Amino acid sequence: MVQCWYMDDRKEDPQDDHLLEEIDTTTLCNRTGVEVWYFHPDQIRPDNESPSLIKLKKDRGYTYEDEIKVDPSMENYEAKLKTFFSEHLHSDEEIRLILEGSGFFDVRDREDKWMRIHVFAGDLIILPAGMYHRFIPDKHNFIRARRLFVGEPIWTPINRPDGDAHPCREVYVEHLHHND
Ligand code: KMT
Ligand code: NI
Repeated sequence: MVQCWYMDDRKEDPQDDHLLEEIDTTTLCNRTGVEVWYFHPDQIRPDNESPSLIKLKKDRGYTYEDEIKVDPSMENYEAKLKTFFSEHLHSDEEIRLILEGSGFFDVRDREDKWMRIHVFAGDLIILPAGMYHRFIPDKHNFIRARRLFVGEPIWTPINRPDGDAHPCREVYVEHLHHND
């Protein structure tokens, strides 16, 4: 199950927790639009998916899936980490179902403060299109996740501040303020 908190401002060792203040997932969703689900790890295997996961994929049109593993054996590991940890957004949702291991997704709240989401096996996280975020492994340096997408995937990260000018950014900001 995910754990979330506001991060402290320390610049050293980004793989530390950087825990400032814990928050619940309802607050996380209200302040960022991030949605999270939890499935028992036995119920995410392709041959034994829970009916609620199958329904979620159907309802949201997630027709594409593949797998990503992030650990030091990855080709160009350091360069990949740098890309993952550069603040960016995407034109589409970023959907990850964690299969094994753990890691941190950091997301900007509506006041531009960093919230850290610690994900573990069984967690499914949906980052909205147009929201600035970044990813970093935790101290265990290992995570394996299923990536889902609506149709043909586009993984392109658009770094800050270039993302400010992307149409998805305006849609996202507008949508967040609708929840006020
Ligand atoms: C991404 O796009 O940031 C990733 O896929 C990170 C690894 S998935 C847990
Ligand atoms: Ni991303």
